Amino acid sequence: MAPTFKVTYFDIMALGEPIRILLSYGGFDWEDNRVTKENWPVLKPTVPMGQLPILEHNGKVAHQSIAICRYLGKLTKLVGKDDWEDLEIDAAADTVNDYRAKVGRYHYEADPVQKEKIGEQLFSEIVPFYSKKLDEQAKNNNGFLAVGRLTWADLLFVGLIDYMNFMAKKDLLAGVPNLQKVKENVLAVPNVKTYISNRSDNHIF
Ligand SMILES: N[C@@H](CCC(=O)N[C@@H](CS)C(=O)NCC(=O)O)C(=O)O
Repeated sequence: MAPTFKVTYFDIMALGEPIRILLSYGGFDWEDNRVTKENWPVLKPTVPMGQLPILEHNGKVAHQSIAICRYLGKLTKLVGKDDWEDLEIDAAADTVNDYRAKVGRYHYEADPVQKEKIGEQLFSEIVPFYSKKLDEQAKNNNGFLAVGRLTWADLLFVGLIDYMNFMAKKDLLAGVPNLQKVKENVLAVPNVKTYISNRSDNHIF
């Protein structure tokens, strides 16, 4: 029988990894479909917005990694107890994604002069800002990003942090103990632990 879920992404962690972690957390039957650079031009015109990741389920195709994570968060009950808590979880996820995008802006800048300029601001202002804010947030939420307990925003964060560290060429959790605790709390979940210990770390990017 075909797996219930199929996630299609490149053979890297990046935006696909939070989805893989959430599927693992849920103990779902899922296929990890990794597209090669050679096959991508053929597949690209067939996916909703010409980008990956996508998630296939029940004959339907979903796109947008955060929307997919939110959906899997609902299926796995890693959500709020009311709409306000969901708002707080969404806000935490969006903050993580904003941070990821700012680190990405540095990594993907091709012009060396511009890159140096972006890097100066990233490491003198942006990283210290997010480190302080997110560390406080984790402290106020018992080692989680929102609502004082494990939610899909924590799995999103842990799914993205290796990619972010790779792009920054720095350990963004160094000296940020409460945020580090978020990572530890997620990695302590048995299904996540099993997935992470079996995955290949050669494919961060
Ligand atoms: N907002 C989208 C962004 C997706 C995206 O940027 N995907 C990139 C890889 S990380 C992609 O498919 N690049 C190949 C292309 O655009 O041809 C999401 O979060 O899913």
